Amino acid sequence: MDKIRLPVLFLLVITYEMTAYAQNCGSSFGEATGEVVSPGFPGNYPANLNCSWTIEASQDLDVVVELTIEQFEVEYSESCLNDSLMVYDGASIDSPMLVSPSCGTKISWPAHPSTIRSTGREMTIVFTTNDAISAGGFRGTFKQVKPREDFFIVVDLNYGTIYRQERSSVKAEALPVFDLLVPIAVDVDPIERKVYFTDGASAIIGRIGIDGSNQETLIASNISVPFGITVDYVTRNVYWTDSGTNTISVARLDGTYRRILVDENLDTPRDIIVEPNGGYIYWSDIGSFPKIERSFGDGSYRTIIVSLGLGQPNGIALDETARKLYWADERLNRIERCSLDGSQRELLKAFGTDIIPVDVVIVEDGIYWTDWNTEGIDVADLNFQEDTVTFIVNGVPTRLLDLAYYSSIAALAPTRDCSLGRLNSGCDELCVLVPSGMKCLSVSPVFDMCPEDINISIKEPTVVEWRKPSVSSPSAVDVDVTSSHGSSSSTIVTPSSSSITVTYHALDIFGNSAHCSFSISVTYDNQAPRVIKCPDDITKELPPSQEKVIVVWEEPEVVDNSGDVSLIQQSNQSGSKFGLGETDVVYVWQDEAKNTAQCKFQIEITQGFEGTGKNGSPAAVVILSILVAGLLLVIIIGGIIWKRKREYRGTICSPVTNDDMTGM
Ligand SMILES: [Ca+2]
Ligand SMILES: [Ca+2]
Ligand SMILES: [Ca+2]
Repeated sequence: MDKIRLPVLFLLVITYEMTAYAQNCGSSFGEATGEVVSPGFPGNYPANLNCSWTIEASQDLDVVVELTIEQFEVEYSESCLNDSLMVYDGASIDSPMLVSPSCGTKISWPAHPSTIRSTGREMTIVFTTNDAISAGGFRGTFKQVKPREDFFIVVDLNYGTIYRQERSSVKAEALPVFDLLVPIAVDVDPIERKVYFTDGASAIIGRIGIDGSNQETLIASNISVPFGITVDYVTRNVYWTDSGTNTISVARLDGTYRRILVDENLDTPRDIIVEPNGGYIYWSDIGSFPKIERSFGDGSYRTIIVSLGLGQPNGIALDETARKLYWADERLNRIERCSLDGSQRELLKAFGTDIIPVDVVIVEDGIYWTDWNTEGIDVADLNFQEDTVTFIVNGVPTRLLDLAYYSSIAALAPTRDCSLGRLNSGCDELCVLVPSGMKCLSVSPVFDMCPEDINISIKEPTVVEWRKPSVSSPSAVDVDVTSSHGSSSSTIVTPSSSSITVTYHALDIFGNSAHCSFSISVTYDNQAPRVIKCPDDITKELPPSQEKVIVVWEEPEVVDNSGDVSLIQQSNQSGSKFGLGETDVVYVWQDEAKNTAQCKFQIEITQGFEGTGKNGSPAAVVILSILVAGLLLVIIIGGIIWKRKREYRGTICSPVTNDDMTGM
């Protein structure tokens, strides 16, 4: 080689390398889809790179850029200071970062799948390398997609904050929840886009829009430690566990129609999830005998599905597509899964002390959990074939507790039993799902009897009474009954009273209520009933040898202005027997106002004397015989007296002799 040719070759090499870098190291893309790779890919990337690619989505469509990192291998260094991939949410590096600077074998966030989405039309990717140590680089694909919301709701126990953590970027925002003390459990309703949360210190359940609007308190009484919560977005119900009262409850999403579903054999019920398409709810219990249970959506057919080899199953999650239940065991540092009936149990990962899994959710083919060792959110693929990646929310390690996920893609209101589209399937109160379909669930107290309206006619102040209504509770909780008339079940009305409404109000300890009301209408009536037909007096002879005779009369008739009159007294019945003499027959009627009317007539029974001869009655013959005998007796006695008087006079006229005296 001569002295001239050497520099030429050197220049050629330099030129070739510069051309290669110019082709691969940075550019602008306007295409709908494409690929971004590190220079030299799949070979090692060169030293001292500072490449920048800007991807711009179509201006005419409402689309954003979605980048998926398919392969990634970049020299690892602390804080990725040596070699690094950075993704920005805009056309330059002045825009906010979508992921933290990444190196090693995983980009910082998200890890599974490694999809990064811009919020606007543009995304900028920057790849820098230092002067030593190279690696295989990266390959990413991009496409234009409809913008979508895709985030986690995560509880920060240390700082009493609920974060909205984007899944496809590092963006995190604290939800502006007012008066939040100790947030514990969270879930999201994708239909109305609201976050449901519990506060362990103030013992309440509340909700707030995912945009931070319209905070409401839903449940604030008779609740102790609301440890877990889940929204059934189909039925529009919310379920929660209470590890203070050891109960599982349900209510409509606005907190109404609340009732307890399970209140036996619970120690420390913690996480709860609902499987709308199966009609089941699942919950974990982290008490002395840890277990995972399930029941129908109405709390019936409760079964323990996992109970052996559990430490503290703090979080449970459902993969509805694969029909698997996952749980995070905080004490045994494990993540396990099984079929929905508890069979086919698999230990997916035993972490040792590196990771303390707390709550868990499944998103597509990724499993995400909060970790009390790394104090971030960890992610892995569902089979734990790749390394776990940890992401620190908001850049500050902290104790993250409950974790929930929301995607606008899944936020389509379903049309099925109990759904909004089916108008609660005709249920008045709760509509819940069970494996066979839907079921209406009664909650509010029920008045077993409510008095009918009372219409009363009076002419003076009058006491009106009614039967006190009785009440029962379908969920067997205490019910307090109050009335517009206190404890009294009567009232005084006057002729000038207007209509009175009597109301009873039943309220159970959960605020479920029922009403019973009836009216008392008063009519003034001082018009007495009018007798329009009253029988004339009746005279009748007593037939010979009888002591009584049957007397029949036509029933009297009466009318009243009220149209309603009742017979309150009747001395005798037509068709009954009467003896010799006079009897007054009296009828008395009364209208509702107690005005009265009377009908009175006389019945006279006389003795009959007809026929003393052959046809005469035996009594007449006897009487006649007695009279004749009496007359004869008078004549005889009279004769005797006359004869005696004559004999007496003769005796007085004859003188008395001595013989007569001596003989004495
Ligand atoms: Ca390097
Ligand atoms: Ca949970
Ligand atoms: Ca009247």
